[in-house]
Amino acid sequence: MEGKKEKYSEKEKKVGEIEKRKESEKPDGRGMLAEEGSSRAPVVDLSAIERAVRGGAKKEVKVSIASRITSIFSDEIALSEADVAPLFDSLELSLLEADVAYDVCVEMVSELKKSLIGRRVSKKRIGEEVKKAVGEVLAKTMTTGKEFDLVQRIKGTQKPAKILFVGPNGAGKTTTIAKMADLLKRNSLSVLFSASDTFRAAAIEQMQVHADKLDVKMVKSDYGSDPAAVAFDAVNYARAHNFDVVLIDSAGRQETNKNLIDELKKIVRVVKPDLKIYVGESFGGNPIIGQIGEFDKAVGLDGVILTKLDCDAKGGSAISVARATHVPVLYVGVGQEYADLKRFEPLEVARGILE
Ligand SMILES: Nc1nc2c(ncn2[C@@H]2O[C@H](COP(=O)(O)OP(=O)(O)OP(=O)(O)O)[C@@H](O)[C@H]2O)c(=O)[nH]1
Ligand SMILES: [Mg+2]
Repeated sequence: MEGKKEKYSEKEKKVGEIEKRKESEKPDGRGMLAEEGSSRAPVVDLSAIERAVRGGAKKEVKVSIASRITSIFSDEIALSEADVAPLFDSLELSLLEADVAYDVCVEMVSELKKSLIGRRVSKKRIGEEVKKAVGEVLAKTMTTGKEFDLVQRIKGTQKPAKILFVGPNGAGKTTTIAKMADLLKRNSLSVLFSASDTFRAAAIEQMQVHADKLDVKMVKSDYGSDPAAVAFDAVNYARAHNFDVVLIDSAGRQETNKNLIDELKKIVRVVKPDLKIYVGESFGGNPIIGQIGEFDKAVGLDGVILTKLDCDAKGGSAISVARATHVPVLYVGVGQEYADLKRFEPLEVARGILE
């Protein structure tokens, strides 16, 4: 408990420094997603990190006098802590500023130290070497080793593949299911919806609208009926009619509501989904990490989809989730159109941040 308190005060101290720095810096308008007038935001922006690394490459990785003296007769230098310390400070602040979870941020900086200090680099390529190291650490942080290609996974699963979507209220589960159906159909897979949110007013009609637009069949029942029974019927229907995939919706719920989590466990017991996917908002910040952990404990998650990245000025959750929860981020939602579901590719994201 004491340790946690210290950690927070440390974070608060750092955030205070950021605020001071922000006031002293003249705003240049960068680092904001979905700027006025721009029609489509990049998938993950995190320009704060880009700024730190670019700044580091151009001016902050100043080779210390000691390093300069020892490398007088060589084209290479071995980076010392003194050479890269300003970059670490600047990067750490930028990660916190971008809402990367505190522990993840500390781990990243420590990995970067290990990777950079002592590294022999060409005097002319210090900036590039530093950027490469940051990119590698970023990509590694966003990877769990349990990533998979959803379409291939479904194609390799006995028909019908059953996928359950879980998560808090309003996170984008139903919309994501519709986007996913569109994607799966484009990959020649036949899709059936299970309207297993029998709780929220208009949830069934909302799903029916998507089913009609996408020309997808849907199994439904009355409001108040058992969501597990609806999912069970949907799976049987899919089996009888040779569907490839059943996408099972569920009512939004908080991880702290025991009754609703028990209801979710019942759906899992009854239909034994092949995949359980958590859908959460990308701007959930640090609380989303704990929430994913609780859902994972309750039902065992196979993947995460982060929605509304088009509205997220920071993007830090996309960096933190894999490292902090060990559940892979599979896709991100970047808008309200069906095509606005993008695969989450750590290497590409890291490259995009640093380009
Ligand atoms: N901008 C943006 N909006 C999104 C995205 N994904 C979902 N939404 C919007 O978020 C709102 C809630 O989406 P739903 O799909 O109804 O969320 P839900 O999790 O099913 O909500 P409940 O069933 O009430 O728990 C809708 O207005 C969606 O259009 C996204 O990636 N970007
Ligand atoms: Mg819904």
